[in-house]
Amino acid sequence: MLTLYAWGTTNGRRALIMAEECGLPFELREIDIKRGDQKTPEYERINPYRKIPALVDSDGPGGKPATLFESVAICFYLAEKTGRFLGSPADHPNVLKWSMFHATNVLFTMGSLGRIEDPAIWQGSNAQMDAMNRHLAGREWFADDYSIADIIPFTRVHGVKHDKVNMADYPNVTRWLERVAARPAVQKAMSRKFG
Ligand SMILES: N[C@@H](CCC(=O)N[C@@H](CS)C(=O)NCC(=O)O)C(=O)O
Repeated sequence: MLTLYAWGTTNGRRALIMAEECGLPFELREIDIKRGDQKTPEYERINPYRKIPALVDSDGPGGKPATLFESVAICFYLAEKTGRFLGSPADHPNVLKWSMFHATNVLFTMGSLGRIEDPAIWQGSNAQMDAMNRHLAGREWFADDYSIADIIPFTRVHGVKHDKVNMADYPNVTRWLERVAARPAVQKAMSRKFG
């Protein structure tokens, strides 16, 4: 049994999209971060960093329970568990490099827009958007097929609103966002009401 601990934030919905995409049964436990549910001793045993999301798999590797935190780690774990969204062997390097590009660049930089008043943040966001836009020209997904390399950045890029980052400059990224948003699992996860 999979138990996902989440709230309706970009990081929480990333893990929720992945859980929905995998199609395995899971229980969603709402952790209201405004109320401080992430700071209880019970939750701290799952994630010492006291943040959502987290995942507990009672049937992890070797039939033993596995506990995960960090939304990107949850994406990799569920992809490996189900053997889905990691690309064919030939495409797997593309899934890896774009997943890491997003995890180590995009999530921090675009997540800092409007929160860190440093031109390096919007300049970095534009440089990353530009790289994504050029790569996505004539392509549907970051790798050959839809994969975690699309799931990992989606909620973060979808939420970008900043006067120095003009989405009209990145039409291939905008069309990619629309393609991801049209997937039934993504619609289900994004429309979920928390609280
Ligand atoms: N890198 C982490 C970030 C987790 C994170 O920042 N979660 C936020 C919500 S999006 C949280 O739990 N905030 C509550 C708090 O800081 O007390 C991930 O991707 O899972």
